[in-house]
Amino acid sequence: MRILLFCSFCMWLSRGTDAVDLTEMFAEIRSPNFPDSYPTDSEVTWNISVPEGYRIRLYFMHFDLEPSYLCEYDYAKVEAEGQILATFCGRESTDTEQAPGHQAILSPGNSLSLTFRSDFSNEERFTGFDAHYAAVDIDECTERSDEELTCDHYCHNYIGGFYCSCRFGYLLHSDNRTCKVECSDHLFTQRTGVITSADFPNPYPKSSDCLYRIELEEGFFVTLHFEDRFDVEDHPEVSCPYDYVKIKAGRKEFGPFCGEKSPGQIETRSHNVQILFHSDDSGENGGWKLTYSATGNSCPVLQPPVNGKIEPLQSQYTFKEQVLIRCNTGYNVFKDNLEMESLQMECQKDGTWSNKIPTCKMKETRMK
Ligand SMILES: *[C@@H]1O[C@H](CO)[C@@H](O)[C@H](O)[C@H]1NC(C)=O
Ligand SMILES: *[C@@H]1O[C@H](CO)[C@@H](O)[C@H](O)[C@H]1NC(C)=O
Ligand SMILES: [Ca+2]
Ligand SMILES: [Ca+2]
Ligand SMILES: [Ca+2]
Repeated sequence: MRILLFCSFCMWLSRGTDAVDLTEMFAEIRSPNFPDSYPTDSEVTWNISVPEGYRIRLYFMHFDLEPSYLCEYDYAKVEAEGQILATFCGRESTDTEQAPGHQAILSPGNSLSLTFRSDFSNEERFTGFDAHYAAVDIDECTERSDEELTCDHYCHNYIGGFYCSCRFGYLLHSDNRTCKVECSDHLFTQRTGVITSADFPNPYPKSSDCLYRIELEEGFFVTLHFEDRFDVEDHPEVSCPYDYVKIKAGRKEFGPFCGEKSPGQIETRSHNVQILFHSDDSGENGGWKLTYSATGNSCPVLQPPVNGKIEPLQSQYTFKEQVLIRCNTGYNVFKDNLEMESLQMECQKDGTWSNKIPTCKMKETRMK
């Protein structure tokens, strides 16, 4: 029904030069007066457009135009995106002219135009053409080669579009294409530890902002030690415009770091350290791994009291380490005139001991 209506429309058009917009998913296109011979001095353009996600497949069922050198008299011209895809005339292809034959034409995008033109004569009563077009799905999953447009993990094609999904443990970013990880809150409270970019040593996730916090008691100083294996996307001229590692330690900042040179060892002199890792939406880079450790101030070396001993006896004590002072048999610990079995002392964050070394005095034996 629609085709019939459409064709009365083309007959009507055949009087002059005109343009017809076609937006249906398929239709038949006939040259003016088809199947009778086409009129002279006629020009018609059919502008076909279909929704995004489709291409147009154009096919000629019948083709019979006046042949001429390079099709300069009568022709059917197919254009898309400002480019001429083909110019046809005659019945069969020759060295200088091309007829469509049985080959379909596929548009690069979702629009295509077909122009019919005849010059001042049609003495041999050429009949013109009868063509069909149909919208065909683009399989974005297999046809796209540009990394910027394809899915990061999984691609699913459907008629008229496609969508992306991510491997377990990942989330689809709002760009609907890249897969990010949730890594904004990793807290480390142990005095030593290992931190790596997600999936290390495999490429780290795209479009992610990760935050790793090391929070220790005041008095500890965190030292970070990045392994030599370090690979964060960089740029030859601009400093870390895509992906970077930044470190905040108290009021100090280290970085941004990127490239293939490891930051090595970083003495933060702080007990609170934040490691920020940003990645953009492209690239495959191996990431980074670090170990951290914490050290505190050291306290003065202790001398055991006369007639007493220190447990454990070490050449050096640092923050949080404890010792026990005991006296030899027959003696007791005396501190501030208090008599006790033993005294515990702790190395404090400022590098002093929590107590003075006590003295050992002979036990006061009660008289019977
Ligand atoms: C048809 O397409 C041609 C070329 O793209 C353009 O110049 C013309 O304005 C279009 N006509 C209509 C009616 O859309
Ligand atoms: C992603 O998909 C949602 C839902 O399908 C849509 O509303 C949104 O506009 C898309 N975003 C982008 C950047 O394409
Ligand atoms: Ca002619
Ligand atoms: Ca598709
Ligand atoms: Ca990147």
